[in-house]
Amino acid sequence: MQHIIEASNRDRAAAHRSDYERLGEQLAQHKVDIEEVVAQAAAFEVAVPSWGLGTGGTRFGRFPGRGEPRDVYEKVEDAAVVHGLTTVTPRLSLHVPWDEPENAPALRAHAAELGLGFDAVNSNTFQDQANQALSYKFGALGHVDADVRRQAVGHILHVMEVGKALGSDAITIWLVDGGNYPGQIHLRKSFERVRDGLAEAYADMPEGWTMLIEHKPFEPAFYATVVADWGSSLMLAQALGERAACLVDLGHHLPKTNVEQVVARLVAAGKLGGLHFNDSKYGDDDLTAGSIKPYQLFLVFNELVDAVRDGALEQPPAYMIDQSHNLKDPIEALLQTVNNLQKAFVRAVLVRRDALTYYQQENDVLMAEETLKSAFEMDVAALVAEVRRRRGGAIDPIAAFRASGYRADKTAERAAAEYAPPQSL
Ligand code: AFD
Ligand code: MN
Ligand code: MN
Repeated sequence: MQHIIEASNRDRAAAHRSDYERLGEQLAQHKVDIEEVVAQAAAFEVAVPSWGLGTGGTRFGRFPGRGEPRDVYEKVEDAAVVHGLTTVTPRLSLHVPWDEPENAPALRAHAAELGLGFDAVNSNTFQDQANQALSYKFGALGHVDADVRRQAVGHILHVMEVGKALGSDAITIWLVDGGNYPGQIHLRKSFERVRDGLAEAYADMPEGWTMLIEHKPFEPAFYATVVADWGSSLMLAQALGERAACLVDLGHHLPKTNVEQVVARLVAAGKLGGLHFNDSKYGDDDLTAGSIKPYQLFLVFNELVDAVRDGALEQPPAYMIDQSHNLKDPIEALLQTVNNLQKAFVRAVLVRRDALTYYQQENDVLMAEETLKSAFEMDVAALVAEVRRRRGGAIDPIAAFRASGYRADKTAERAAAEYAPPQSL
């Protein structure tokens, strides 16, 4: 892939240089040094989910793409391509059991050879697995039966073991406990059971780990979900202790929720631990981040950049993409997503914070709004391309990927009837 990137960059070098210089001049007029912005932008990294590398689907069907990865080793291979082109996705977030490796240390070594590490691991108590003793049909950590709860805690501990062997240092827990009809679950007691179950798992969490709690208002529970909102998530994180925090998935909110304000609240509570990026129009649509509501994405980054500047956030939260690529080529969708995220981040970096503070102080509503809006409207494409180029990535990752013929090669290779993971694994 490296020589393809170089060739692709060579073709674009002159046009890119002039775009970058023009942007540099434009920023200089506002007394902003483009080099400083490039340095800050280079700090932005985001994890890729193991389930985002294959074609996703809806409950009505799935239309598999060509040359999809057949197992977690091939997912690692594809993730390395995304990282090679973008240079900012060095970690994979693994789902257990969907992508559980038979030999975690071997997978870790394989990934390391390709320059990848592992981000937060994800547990799954929302489906029954083959050979599972008890069903999660009526809940897991919040189930009325203590044996089911014990089994769910056991699963979470197992996921942590897998994560430890992979070199992860966090677990993300999304629970579907809830009910479809009034009366089905005891609203208060089911919450207490979930809290107590999480506390058991938390007590055995490996040293230096963080437990990230992900809320979602509905689906699959359609009447009441136990961990439905940021308030419930925060109560849990606070009850568990220092090493527990909340994770905000951009798609897990009721329509019209002010998501950037949710982010700001959790920062204020000292409990914002992570973000899942995606976009949505109606529900938890898992579309490409920045495709539907780019201004919201920018406003979320604006809160994050502001909080890091202020020291309200000691370090940026764990950033991860959580999307379902049903129609696009998953690698291309990820390349597009990373670019959208970087652009939103850079625009947030460009917000003139002193001016914003001044206008807020003066109650100059219009100019405060314009201060944000003008940063959002900046064309920063050349700047993020320059960040990639300097790190050895592609000026135009999607063009380079298409030129590489990677998908066609893999389509042939992965269609081979016989497949066995490499012997060394
Ligand atoms: C589902 C959920 C959630 C979670 C993911 C992995 O909607 O976003 O992060 O599963 O468990 O997609
Ligand atoms: Mn998510
Ligand atoms: Mn989701």
